[in-house]
Amino acid sequence: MLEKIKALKGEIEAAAPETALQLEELRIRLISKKGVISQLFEEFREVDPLLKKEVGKALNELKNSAMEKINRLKELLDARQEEGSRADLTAPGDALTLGSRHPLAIVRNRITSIFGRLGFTVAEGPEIEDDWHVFSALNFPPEHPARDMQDTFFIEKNPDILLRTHTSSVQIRVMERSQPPIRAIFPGRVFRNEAISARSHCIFHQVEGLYVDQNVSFADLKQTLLYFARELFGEGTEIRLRPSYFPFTEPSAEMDVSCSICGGKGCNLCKYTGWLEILGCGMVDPNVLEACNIDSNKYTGYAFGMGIERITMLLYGVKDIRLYFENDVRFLRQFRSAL
Ligand code: 2NM
Repeated sequence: MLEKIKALKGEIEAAAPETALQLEELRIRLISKKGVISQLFEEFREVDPLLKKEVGKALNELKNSAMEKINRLKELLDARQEEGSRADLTAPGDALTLGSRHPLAIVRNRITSIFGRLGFTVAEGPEIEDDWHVFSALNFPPEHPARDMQDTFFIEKNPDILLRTHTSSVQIRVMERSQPPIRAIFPGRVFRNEAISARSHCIFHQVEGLYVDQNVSFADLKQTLLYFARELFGEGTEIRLRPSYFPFTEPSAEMDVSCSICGGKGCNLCKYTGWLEILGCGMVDPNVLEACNIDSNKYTGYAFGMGIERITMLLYGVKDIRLYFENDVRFLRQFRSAL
């Protein structure tokens, strides 16, 4: 018995577990209920009574030294683990990876900020609209092709509820609830029932503008749009207006800017014309003012509208409109350094 105790004592002194798992195995082998020391206590009952005093003392010492050793080893391993997990507070932090603004949002923000400097406020309105705000109040005749299912998304076959095809519906809402002076721009998402291609999409974004007051003239419109074009495309930019037609304006025009790539000399982007079409505009038709209870004998107004996708294509050289809607990070990441 004493031999066994001596051997175990040597084993305990030599034990050097490296991991918490090895230490736990050692603890179970030595001092658990079924461990070797408990076994020795069992055997102790059979020991010759004359030897009991000596053996009992040795056995108790063995048990105490085993417990002490295991406690000491546990403290050592815990300390070592804490050492390893302590962070180096002097190390430089991980940089936060920044996202990027969507190119359409960048250009929309630039446009609203340019007009903001001219005193235009921003107004928004519903995407689901009724016939009055999208067509009738805007002087569209009853049989106008834009009212066709071919061009407009109607909701649940109800011919009166539809997705707006332009943000002019918001201008009607603003004119209905306020009297001039009104000076605001109207950014938003619009919907047209068109086949999706590199050039067109059934969802796109517009910014329209409206200024109604006494004595608003076509000259005011031209000067405002010239300022806008030069702020957006650069100081050397020229504009030209070509006569056009819209139901809601009279007279109406389309505006071109001198090509930002070739400066007007002619290139692939401007199809060798030197000019790029960017918006439609005109003097608000008196019928539209009257539909909103604005006295067309007292007030005049101008309005304009542009597609953000197209302007973004011109500013950044985007070749396919579908890229705006795919959310491919390889495309979006390229705008990280922009606003
Ligand atoms: C355009 C072109 C020309 C326009 C007109 C109006 C309103 F409500 F005042 F009649 N809103 N938007 C307008 C005029 C829009 O987009 C190409």
